Formats: sequence, structure tokens, C-alpha cells
Amino acid sequence: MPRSLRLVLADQLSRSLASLRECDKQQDIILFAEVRSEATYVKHHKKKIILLFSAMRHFANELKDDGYQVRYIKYDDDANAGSFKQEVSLALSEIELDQVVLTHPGEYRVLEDMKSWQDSLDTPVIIVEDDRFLSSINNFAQWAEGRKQLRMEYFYREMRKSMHVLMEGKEPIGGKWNYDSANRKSLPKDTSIPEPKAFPPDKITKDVIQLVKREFDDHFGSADNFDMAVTREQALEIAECFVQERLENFGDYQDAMAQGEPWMFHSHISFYLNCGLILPKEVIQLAENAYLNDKAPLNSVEGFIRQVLGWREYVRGLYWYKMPDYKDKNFLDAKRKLPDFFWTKQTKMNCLHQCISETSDNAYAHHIQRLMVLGNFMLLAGVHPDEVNEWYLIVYADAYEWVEMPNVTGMILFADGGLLASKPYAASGSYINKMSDYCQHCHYSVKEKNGAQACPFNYLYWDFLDRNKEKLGNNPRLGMPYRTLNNMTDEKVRHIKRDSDIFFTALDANEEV
Ligand code: FAD
Ligand code: DLZ
Ligand code: SF4
Repeated sequence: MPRSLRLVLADQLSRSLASLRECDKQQDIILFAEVRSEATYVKHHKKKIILLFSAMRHFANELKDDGYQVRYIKYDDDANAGSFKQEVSLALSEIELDQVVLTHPGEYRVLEDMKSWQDSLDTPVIIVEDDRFLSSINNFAQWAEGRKQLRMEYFYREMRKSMHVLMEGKEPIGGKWNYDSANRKSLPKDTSIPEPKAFPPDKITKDVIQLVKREFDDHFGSADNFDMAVTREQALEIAECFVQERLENFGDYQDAMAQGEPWMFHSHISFYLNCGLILPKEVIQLAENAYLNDKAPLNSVEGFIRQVLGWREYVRGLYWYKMPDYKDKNFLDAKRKLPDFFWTKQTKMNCLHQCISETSDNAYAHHIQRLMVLGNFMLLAGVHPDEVNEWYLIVYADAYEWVEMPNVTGMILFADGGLLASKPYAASGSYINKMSDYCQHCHYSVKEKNGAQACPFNYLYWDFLDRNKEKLGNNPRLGMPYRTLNNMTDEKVRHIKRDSDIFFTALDANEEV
């Protein structure tokens, strides 16, 4: 048997990882590397780096305890070579090894790099498929081939059928594929939301926190109060706790937002699914069992499973199907620079202030905050896709390009021209007011449509539609708002333009808006 070097990346921390499956404890070397190139190619949130370095260290220790030969390069090791390739090269020069075995990475740029190693390192490099995902890259490509639009809903139904999840023979349990329309309630006052599970840092995590505070002080976000799971055991506890305590209400309040409640009834498992501590099939099984055992209603369980089996697999398939071109999509020709307040939190718009503050504190915001507050603003303001993609990749601890980019380029910015979404998720202040209590604490008035006190989302929404009339005017799903716009008096349209101009002039001059 050839002697293999098996490089495991920070988002590949799974015992069932394809490249670890045939690992020979006697002769193979498993390599982990905390490297400058990955930690700094964007300035990741401090908590994202703490999570990944600590989870890597714990996972490597478990493998060592099980008798595997592990080479672990810490960030502050004197001999740290700085990049994946240089670490692999160093290992090959120090140890007699025949080949390098890798699991397909989650980012296009990393894959391209890895593909060049065989020639430059003059050693066979084998890249095996990442079968922790439930749909392979080829499977998605076959489904997508020849379709004009790639709607998640149809992909999801195929996944339900092929995996036999929430099915009764060939039909969906309950008779419907999708219970989304039941999942749009706002949160009643005094609803009690369970405290999320917290894991105080152990010695390994404390060391990493010190390291991150020292080395990445200029990165976004707070390193304080880190209490995330860093082992598989802890991550499984979070998933189980979600199913017992939150899943029941997940469906009803999936789209709701509340001031001071960052966690709501969401699962908070994307961090762990995406770095490999838990697997999608495990959490789908947990949720399906909860329904079958009468522990949670169908609208919640179907809603949750749609996110994991549908959206998560779909965006990953789309990413690999469309890269590298997807990176350059800018259908609406958006040009604006990212406003500074996305880093400083200094804005009078309370919804944005709350969502950015929570993002900075927790490296987390739930889906509707990412989509309908933060994303909605970036869409209406016409921020350039490169700037938006970089921000989302930095600020969330679950962010890797395969999942972040389709959500940004496709879902929030409509920059792919409608490949992912049938219409832009643009909304005025009334949507945010309906789904949250943010407006009750805001400097602006959500009821006012124009003038200095008016909620900026109100006029920016119409300005966005007006600005993009040529590209969006024929979208059948925007028929209603365009009819309303076309019926507006000239004076009303003039007010919208005037308020939007005043707003954008202040925004671009870095004044507080
Ligand atoms: P829950 O609401 O409890 O959902 C359960 C799981 O479903 C999630 O853990 C996640 O694995 C999956 N899921 C839900 N929605 C999506 C989706 N749209 N795409 C892919 N998976 C989904 N998710 C990431 O994992 N990483 C990202 O970098 C990321 N960036 C996003 C950027 C934008 C602009 C938007 C609108 C969404 C983004 N999402 C991303 C999707 C979603 O917001 C997060 O998965 C979710 O908020 C994570 O929190 P949770 O685990 O509590 O999710
Ligand atoms: C995001 C990240 C960071 C911050 N640091 C490392 C690291 O030091 N070592 C590592 O193996 N991976 C890291 N990652 C994840 C990678 O940048 C990359 O996003 C994924 O491996 C997907 O290809
Ligand atoms: Fe946001 Fe407008 Fe509501 Fe203020 S009034 S919180 S800006 S939606």
C-alpha cells in the first residue's frame, strides 16, 4: 500500500470523511494546518477563527487518542509555512510519503490550488468526493442540465423522493411538499424562547482565544463570551436540544425577528454542519423522528428538513455547477461601496443596527435577518456583489464560499439574473415592521413614506424598482408593484427620487444615516 499524507481542512472535521476512510494507522500521516493564507485571505470574524482552530485541535487529539499518526501545525508554531501547499510540501520533504489524499474542498479557489500540486510537488495527488453532502456535484449537474431555471423546490422534491424522507410511498407525508405558507407568523409578546446551549471554553479553547486576540485583533467582531460547541459530542447535544426544545416552534416563527433575541427558535447548527462535526443526514433523521414520534408538527419538521435537505444541498450544487463564472455575476450592475456602518454598527436604522450588532457579537444572525434586513438593504442600495460577498464571508462563523455565495449573489442580490430566485427579495419597511419589533425602537417612522423622518426602506424600495425598470419591469412576479409604481403621480415619484438622492448622498459621504 502507498504511504499517504492526508490533509484534513478546518471544515472537514468528520470521522467518516472520505479521505480518512482508508487511513492506515501504522503508516499514513494525517495533517492539519492552521495557516496564515486561510485565516487572512479575508478578515474572518474572530469567533469563526476560534471555532475552527479549537474544533481542529480537539478533532486532531481524538484521532491521536485513537492511534492515528497526526501532524498538527499550530498557527504560532515557528515552523508554520503559511499555506496548505507549503505545509504539504514541508511534510513531503521531511517524511517519506508516496501520495497526497484530499477530500474535495468547499471553495473553488482551494480546489484550483490543490489541482496544481501534483505537478508542482511532483507527487501523486488524489482528490476524493466529499460524500458528506447528500447530493453529489454530478447528481446536481445532471438535474440542472437543460433547465432554464433552477428552482430549489423541484430539486428538493427529488431529494425527498430519492432519500425517502417524510414520504408515504411515492407521496409526501401530509399530502403537501411544502408548508412554507404556515411559517410566517410574527412572535407574540411574552413568548418564552429557550436559552441556547452554551459550552464554557476548556483549556484548548482558552489558548485559541488568546491566540486570536493576539494575532487577529484587527478582524471584525468580538472574541468575548465564546461558548460554541467545539467537539462532535457538544455539537450533537446542540442538535438534540434543538429538536427537543425549539423544533416544535421552528416552523411558526421561522421568519420572525425580535429585538434582543438573536437565537429565536432556530437550530444554530450551521456552524457544526459546515465544519463537519455533525452530518446533514443525522439532523434530518433527528427531525423526521420527532415528527414520527409526535414530538413536533409537520410544518416545523418539513420546514426544517427543507432547509437542510433542500436549500443546503441545492446551493452547494449550484455553486459547483456555475463556478467560476458565478463569482462575476452582477445582473443589476450594482456599483456602490459597502457602507461603513456594516463594520461600525453606526446607523440610525434600528433594524440594521440590531442585526449588525448581533452579527458582531455572535458571528451569527438568523436567515430572515441575513435576507430581509441586511440583504434587503444591500439590494436596495445597489452595493457591488464583490463587497457584499466579502462581508458575508467574513462575518458569519458558518460561512464558506460554497454556501455564502449563492445566498448572496443569487438570493439577496439577484445578481445571477434569476437563476436561483424568481424575483428579488426586495421589501419596504412594512415587511420588517410586520415580522419584528425593530421599528418600535427606531429613529425613523415606518409609517411615513417620504421626508426626513420616513423609514428609508420605504422610498428606497420604490427607487430600486424604478432604477431597475428595464431589467425587472417584465418580471411576472413583480407585476403588482410595477403597476403601483406606474400609477403613482409624478409628484410622488419626484419625492421618492428626492429622498433617495438625499439618503444616498449622505450614505456615500459617510454621514450617519
Ligand atoms: P436554521 O434556520 O435552523 O436552518 C437549519 C439549517 O438549514 C441551517 O443550519 C443550514 O444548514 C440550512 N439552511 C437554511 N437555510 C439555508 C440556505 N439558504 N442555504 C444553505 N443552507 C441553509 N448559511 C450557511 O450555512 N453559511 C453561510 O455562509 C450562509 N450565508 C448566508 C447569506 C445570506 C445572504 C443568506 C440570506 C443566508 C445565508 N445562509 C448561510 C443561510 C442561512 O441563513 C443559515 O444557514 C442559517 O441562518 C444558519 O442558522 P441556523 O443553523 O440556526 O439555521
Ligand atoms: C476559514 C478557515 C480558516 C479561518 N482557517 C483555516 C485554517 O487555518 N486551516 C484550514 O484547514 N482551513 C481554514 N479555514 C477553512 C478554509 O479557508 C476553507 O474555507 C475551507 O477549507 C473550504 O475549502
Ligand atoms: Fe428599519 Fe425602517 Fe423599521 Fe427603522 S423604521 S427599524 S429603518 S424598517
